[in-house]
Parts: sequence; structure tokens; C-alpha cells
Amino acid sequence: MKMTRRTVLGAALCLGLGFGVAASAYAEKPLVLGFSQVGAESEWRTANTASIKDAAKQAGVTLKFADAQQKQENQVKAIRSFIAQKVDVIAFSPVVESGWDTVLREAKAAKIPVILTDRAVDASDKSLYVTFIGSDFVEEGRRAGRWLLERAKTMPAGDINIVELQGTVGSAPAIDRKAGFAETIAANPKLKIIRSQTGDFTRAKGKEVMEAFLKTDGKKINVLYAHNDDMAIGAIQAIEEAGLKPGKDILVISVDGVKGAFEAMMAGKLNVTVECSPLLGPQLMKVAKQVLAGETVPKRITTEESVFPAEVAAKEFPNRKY
Ligand code: GYE
Repeated sequence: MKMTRRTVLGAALCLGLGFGVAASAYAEKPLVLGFSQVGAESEWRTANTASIKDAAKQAGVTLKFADAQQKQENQVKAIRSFIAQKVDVIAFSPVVESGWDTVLREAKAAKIPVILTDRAVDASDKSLYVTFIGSDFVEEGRRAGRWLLERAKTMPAGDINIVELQGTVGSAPAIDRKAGFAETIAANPKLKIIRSQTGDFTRAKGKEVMEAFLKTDGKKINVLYAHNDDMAIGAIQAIEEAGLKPGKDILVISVDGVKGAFEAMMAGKLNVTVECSPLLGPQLMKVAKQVLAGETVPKRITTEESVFPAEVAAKEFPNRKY
């Protein structure tokens, strides 16, 4: 085992005092974790925050939690304050992929390990973080695309017009879910994305942008692909207000698998949700402890997920944890 700051101090105490009790009491000093969260933009995020806070409590980790309200500058400030406070480990879910190199270098210079959760960064120097725990967003996009490819087989001849509600501009899930979906539906030339715009992962924005899509393209729209459930739920409202039936006149596909999506599926308004688990807390606490103990952890830890079509919604609903 590598000697960490803590083990060194523990050993020094042991030698100095000659008391095993004092040394073990010191060894139990809780790990201090600084966590910079993206915000509170969606049901997914609320569940993710709850998972991190609960897991910290369970693991006896002292959590310093900061909500960035979806602003990168707030995340940078939070990380700098964690460095100043000399926390043991920093973890964060980067709102966008780029622009982290400077602050990550500052953390490295202060010898504070950084763990990425949920979203990735595009830093060219991979040594700037220890590991990235989260979903494979490209695969989620592919799963959404595969569902549509299957469904398209039973749809009338002619073009199938898709509108897309993207997540936050520049964020890993928006970039990857778009790419995975586009790559997959390319197999069927009838499937056409006629509009694609950001709804910033929120219900309010999802509704607003869908209203605009409906105004210009109305009856031409056959499918909505939303990068998260919240935007889909907002858009469903817009579709209903336009006098159309979501889930029937316009098929609705989304990502996350939050309870609200299952309710919408049970009401026949959402056709499928691709699972993306926000329950990253326990894994984060485990990895933070391993990192601090000097253990080697994998550079990429991928969350396991599945797909839930409307047909299984009622059966699965009682098992949902978020
Ligand atoms: O899909 C969305 C949230 O980064 C995976 O962020 C997360 C995404 C999630 O706001 O609902």
C-alpha cells in the first residue's frame, strides 16, 4: 500500500504516543469529499444528489456539497474552494465537457485526487483525474435508435420525421446521445431528423422548444427523441395542448428512466425510456476510499443499464428506485 497523508500521520501518532487506541481513533477520521454538482435541473439530478448525500452518510464520509446551478464558472469556484479547504478527494459532475484543464491542474498541484462522476471531460491529459464513474451515453443514444429502427418496421411507408430535444449544449450526455442515435438510425433512410434544438434538460425548456417545433412543423412530426425524460414530459404537455396525442400521433422516446417517465408510459403518452442510473453515490464513496488508500482503480467505471418500453412500465414501476 502506498503511504498516504493519513497513513503517514497515523503511523506518526502510533510511534509518538505508543497507543494503538489513539492511532486507530485517528485512522477513523472521516474522509472529506468535496462534490460539485451540476444543479437541480431534472428528476435524474435530484435522485443523483440524494444518492450521493445518502451514500456519504452511510460510508461515514464528510461531504462538502456545492450546487452550481448549471454554470461552469460556479463549478470552477467550488473546486477552487475545495482545494483551499484541503479536502481529501474532489469529485464533480462537469456540466460541459471542455474548459477544465486549468482547475484540474490546480487540484493536481495540490495533490488532491479528482474523480469524475456522471459526465466526462475532454481533457487531453488523462492524468488530471483518477477515474470516471458513469454511463455510456453513446450506447444510450444507440439504444434509443435501435428501438426506433424496430418500431419503424411497423410504420406506414414514407418518411418518418423526427424532432430532437438536445440536452445542455456542450455537455457529454447531449453530445453522445445525439451521436449514438444518429449513427444508429442512419441504417434506415426513411428516418429523418428534421429539427434539433437544446431544451437544456429541463421540463420548461422542453415544453417551450416543442411548442416552437409544433408551430412550424405541426402534423409533419412523427417522432420526438428527447435526451432526457424531463424534456419529454414538458414536450408531452405541448403536444397535448396542440390537440395531438403524445405516444400515438407523435411517438415519444427519451432517456433516464425516472418515475415520471414510467407514469407517462403507463398513461400511454411516452413510448420508451432508455435507462440511465443516477444512483452513483455508493460507488463514488467506495472509489474515493480506495483512491485515498492508494489503491489502483479502473480509469473508467461504466454503469449497467437497460431499456424500458411502455409495455413493461406497469410491471417495472414498483421496482423503480428513482
Ligand atoms: O440524463 C439528465 C440530467 O448527466 C446523465 O443530466 C446526466 C443527465 C441526465 O439533467 O436528466
